[in-house]
Amino acid sequence: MADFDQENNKLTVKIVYYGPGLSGKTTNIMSLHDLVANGGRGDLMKLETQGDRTLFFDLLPVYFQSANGFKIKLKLFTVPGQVKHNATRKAVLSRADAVAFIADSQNDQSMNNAMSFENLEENATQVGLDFNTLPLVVQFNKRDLPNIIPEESVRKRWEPTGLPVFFATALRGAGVLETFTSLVQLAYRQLTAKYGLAEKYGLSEQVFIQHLVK
Ligand SMILES: Nc1nc2c(ncn2[C@@H]2O[C@H](COP(=O)(O)OP(=O)(O)OP(=O)(O)O)[C@@H](O)[C@H]2O)c(=O)[nH]1
Ligand SMILES: [Mg+2]
Repeated sequence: MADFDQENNKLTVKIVYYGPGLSGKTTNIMSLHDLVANGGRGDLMKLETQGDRTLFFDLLPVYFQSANGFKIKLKLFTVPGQVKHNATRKAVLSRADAVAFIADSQNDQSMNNAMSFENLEENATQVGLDFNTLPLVVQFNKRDLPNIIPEESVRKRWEPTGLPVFFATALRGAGVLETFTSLVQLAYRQLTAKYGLAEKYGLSEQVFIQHLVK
């Protein structure tokens, strides 16, 4: 749940990058580190890694201030995708305002993607998030590789969920900002319905998004 400090006009939003091991969650926020800004961003914190693998989580803070002094901080987390780190995954997911599900496009990863998505639903429910209203977008990463699921098949498979689907090559920063922007947009809509960001604070969706992109 977003932390809204009304006295100081400060809103903190938690965004979580979820998905199977090696799908590119850490790579997504590494790319975002270079792509977002204007208002500012902090350093990318990688907590405990072993080679490539996230053992605990990564955190990238992104913040901006609107013209009328309203402060927004987005905390971007990645979970460790490896199956064995489920307890940590659940802890990181807790109180999330929005989730980007990063899938690996390679054909042989379909099962891992499906299992991880089920795991997301299960953990979300366990930490008290409403999976049906949770702002959620899906990204199929690693489009640069051979032996990937065709876009058409991905779209057909995900269409019934109604979730926005993006295709990315996070290693080169492609599709990363689109995924993030769409997620922030969904998060904004839910938060403004709850807190009246637009009416009470003059913080429109356009301003919110615009501050994030270079
Ligand atoms: N070819 C290719 N490789 C990628 C892409 N994105 C990430 N990778 C590579 O995939 C590997 C895993 O990426 P990470 O971002 O560490 O994956 P992760 O999802 O954070 O993995 P865990 O921390 O174990 O959950 C790294 O070697 C990345 O360089 C991509 O778009 N294309
Ligand atoms: Mg990682």
